[in-house]
Order: sequence, then C-alpha cells, then structure tokens
Amino acid sequence: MTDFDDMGTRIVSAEVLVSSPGRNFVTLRLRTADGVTGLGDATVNGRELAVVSYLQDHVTPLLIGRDAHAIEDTWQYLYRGAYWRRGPITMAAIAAVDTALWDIKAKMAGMPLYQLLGGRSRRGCLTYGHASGAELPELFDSIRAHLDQGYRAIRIQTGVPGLGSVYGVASSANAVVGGSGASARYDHEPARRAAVPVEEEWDTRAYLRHAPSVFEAVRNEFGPELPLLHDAHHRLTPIQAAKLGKELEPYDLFWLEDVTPAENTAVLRRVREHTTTPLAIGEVFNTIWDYRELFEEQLIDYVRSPVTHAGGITALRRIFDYAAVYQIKSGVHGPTDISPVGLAAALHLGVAIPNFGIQEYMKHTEDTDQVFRPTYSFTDGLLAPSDEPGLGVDHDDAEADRHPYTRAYLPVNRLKLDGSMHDW
Ligand code: EZ4
Ligand code: CO
Repeated sequence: MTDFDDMGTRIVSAEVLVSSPGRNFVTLRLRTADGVTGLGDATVNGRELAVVSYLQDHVTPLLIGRDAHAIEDTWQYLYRGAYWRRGPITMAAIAAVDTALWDIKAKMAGMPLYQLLGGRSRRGCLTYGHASGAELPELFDSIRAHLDQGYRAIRIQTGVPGLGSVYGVASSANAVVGGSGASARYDHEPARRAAVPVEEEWDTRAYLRHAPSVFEAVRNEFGPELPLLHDAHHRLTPIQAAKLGKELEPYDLFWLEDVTPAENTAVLRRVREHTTTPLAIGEVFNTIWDYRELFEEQLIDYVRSPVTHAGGITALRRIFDYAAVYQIKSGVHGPTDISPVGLAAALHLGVAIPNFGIQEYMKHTEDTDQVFRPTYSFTDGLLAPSDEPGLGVDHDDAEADRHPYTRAYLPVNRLKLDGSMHDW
C-alpha cells in the first residue's frame, strides 16, 4: 500500500529466528518503527528450513514499510498475491506474519489479544493430555498421572501386540526426556533425533483387533465419565475406519481423530454412514477450503487446524465461524511442535470463540519455555492466556542461541508384512 514513512506503525524489521530448545522451532519477529514487536510461529515439523526460506527469501522483504495495523490486507496480499496458494509451507509463513501482526496490534491496544477477538467467553480452554503405554498397566499409570495433574480429558494410545514401537506411545527411549508416567513424551525429539527418519512397522489388522479391547479396559477401570480421545493417524481405509468407529461406540469416545488420509475427504461420507463416534480431522489441512464439504455435509465434529498451519488467527477464526454454522467445534492441534507462540495464539482464540471444543496440550520442555517465556497458565485442566498485552509470549535470543537447529524428522511408517510404506 502507500506511504507510511511518517507512521510509527510501519514495519521496520522482520527476523526469522530458528532454534532447537528440545526440538526445532521457526519464529518470525516483526518490529514497528515505534519499537513494538510481535511474534508468529512458522514451525513445520521436519521441514522447518523450507519455511525459513519462504519467509526470508520471499516474504520478509515485502513486509518492510507496510502498516502493521493492516492485518487483513497483508493476509490477502500474501495469499492472493502469491499466485501459488495454499500448501503447508505457504500457509505456515502467512500464519507467522498474521500472528505477529495480531500480537503487535494487541500490544498497541494495551490488551491481551483475546480482547480484540471479542473478549472472554470462558475461564480457560479445556485441554486433553496424552496418556500412553505399551501395555495396559503402563497406560493406566499414565492416565492416573494425568488425572493427578488436573487433566479432565485424555487421549489414549497404546502398543499393538506383535508390533515394535508405535507412534503416539511414549517409549523407554523417550523416558530420558521426561521420565515415565504423565511427563513421558511420545514425540520423537530429541530422544530419537536422527539424521534420517526412524522407521516404524505397522499392521492395521492387528491394530483393529486390539484397539477396542484397550478402550473396554480403560472404561472398566476409570468409569464412564472421563472424556477419552484417540488418534488413528490417517492409517485406515474408509471401511476400516467405519469398522473402528462402530466398534468403539460402546466406549463413548469424545472423538476419533484422523481416521483416513487427508487428501480425499469425501471418503468420510462412508465412515459417517456407519458410526456415531464423533470425528476430528484437519491437523494437516491448511485452508478453509479443505473443510468445505466436511462442514456442509456435517461429516466431522471437530476442527483440528492450529493457528500455525492454517494461515494464522485471521484464517482460523474464519474457519471456526464457518464451522459454527454446522455446530462443529474447535479441537486445535497442540503437540510440542506447535511453539508456545502458536499455542498462545490458539488460547486467545479459544477463550473468545463461541464454538470452542477442546485444546490438545502436551507440555513443552523447560528449555523451550526458557526461550519463549509463555505466560499462559494451566489450572484444573484448563489452559488460559494471561492478561499481558498481546500474545503474552516473548523470545529470548540469548537462550535460543544456546540451542542451534538440528535436522530432525517425524518417523516413517512401513507395513510389517512386506516393508512397504504406509500412510500415517
Ligand atoms: O503427528 O505433531 O494429534 N497429534 C498428532 C501429532 C502429529 C505431529 C506432527 O508434527 O497427530 O503427534
Ligand atoms: Co493427530
């Protein structure tokens, strides 16, 4: 747009910060002429430097001199203006710019961001934690430890008889990160950090035979009330997904997540025909268009997109408003690869929107929190943003410099039967 030379709100610097305090993060920091800074999360797990290049080589030069207040226009400029729309790298880059601009605007207003999004609708965001175990006794211990920490909803993942390590289950290799029980993390950094992805093995029939028995055991042990969630990590065919949803119905899941791969959402019609188990999807979606037929045909119940991967606060707010028309709720992705900046953004949106559902929460490492200094708080299972102006997150450059980027990947998934690559 035009001449902002005498405006203190024009953007004068745009820095892309890369660090690895426990895992890799990409953060954008914008600064205005008046010295107000804003942060945005641009972390795409396992493909981090692609977003760094996208931002540094193609986006940050366009931001210098723009009015930081023009959030919508900047979003449209980067989305429509790119010609190459959508995709995880593009949308993470746009998300980072958008989030940083909202942070700046809220700081200028002297308000926590949620005030600019309509104000507080609830005390905090109901979270779910991650209980897992190779076998039932470990799983039960993990559930108990989460309940002791205050969690009121819990995701359950377990090992499968005959298979080695299964994604989503905290393994002994990860115990070095946080010990066993509630603090064990299943994600693959840094304990299983390697120059090439870890390879895991998979057998869908073995999984389908086992999973219902796990939920039956958990219901018998913990009773009917505790909200339980489960993630199938895109691994099933439509008919397998339908079968799993049906067989889990007696255990009254809060949701069943990512039953089929993301590319062909129309297959969820088939799943939906067969089961009343609520469905969540979308952690790898990146625009509102990905949800269109799912919303309009009422094929899902929860939206998994995070601020970080769906084009920022501006875009995710629009997705949630569209979802609300169909009584579909938020269920924002919150693994540790969403930085505290991305999580804080989700919490400001989460306390403001009318159709909040649940927020995924896995604690970041101490090292991560020392870099980002988040001010949100976790009480009685609710995560709430603080009342600091903006997002309530900072970036300590000196701390970040102590943790240089290290190439790292998510694992890959191969069939046990013959070693062929499988969805996950
Ligand atoms: O695989 O965060 O629901 N959570 C998940 C995560 C994702 C990773 C991807 O980076 O599915 O474990
Ligand atoms: Co998931």
